[in-house]
Amino acid sequence: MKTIDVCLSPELMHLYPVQDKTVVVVDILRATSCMVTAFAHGVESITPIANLEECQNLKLRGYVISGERDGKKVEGFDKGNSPFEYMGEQVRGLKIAFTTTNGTQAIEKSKGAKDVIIGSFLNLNAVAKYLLLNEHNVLVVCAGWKGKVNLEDTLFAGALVDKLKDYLGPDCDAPLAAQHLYNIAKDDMVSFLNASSHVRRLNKLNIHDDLKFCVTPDQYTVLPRLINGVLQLR
Ligand code: 3SL
Repeated sequence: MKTIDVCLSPELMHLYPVQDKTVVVVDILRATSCMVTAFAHGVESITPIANLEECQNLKLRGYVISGERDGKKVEGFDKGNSPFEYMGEQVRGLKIAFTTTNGTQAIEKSKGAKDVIIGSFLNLNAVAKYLLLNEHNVLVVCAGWKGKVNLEDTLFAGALVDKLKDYLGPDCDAPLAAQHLYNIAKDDMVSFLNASSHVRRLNKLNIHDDLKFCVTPDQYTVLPRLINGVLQLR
């Protein structure tokens, strides 16, 4: 039986060899939810970048530059980090360079993996289907917040473990813990997450609609994959 493991923070990545694994990077609030939304609305590619200046420089090469620091759109950037900014005809065909506080850092740290895909509740089924058909063991990398564990990414990991429980066995206790948490929260994830650190952070920034959208399963069927450092649909 193939295995599934969960790395609850990118700071723990040194404990998880990834070279023979499919890594699912998740940052529910909000980086990977934005990426999935953007692809569902027709963007051509997203280049995830850990460093802010490096992302800024890509503007000169024709990229739309997007992202946030501490939840706020970066000054001078074209777009911030709300999924609602990545909808509609105006995003079709764009090449986006994207940098965020945690999500793009987690992608950077996953680059040695056999395969890297982008997960969110919005494309949960597409992720699960891909993992079933793929021959590699799986590691879910939760982006967390500045090295600390967060609830929303853990819930996504739990949802995936739960969905795949008949086909992929847990590799340690983190997948089991995530699955238990998801089963407690699944009927009302919005309320469950209300007290969470990042929801409180977003509330201070007056960002309320994003949470509800980002925990809605299966809005899209797209599956972004990292190919030569660039996220694409292939
Ligand atoms: O850290 C990240 O990658 C972001 O998704 C954080 S925020 O939701 O924009 O604050």
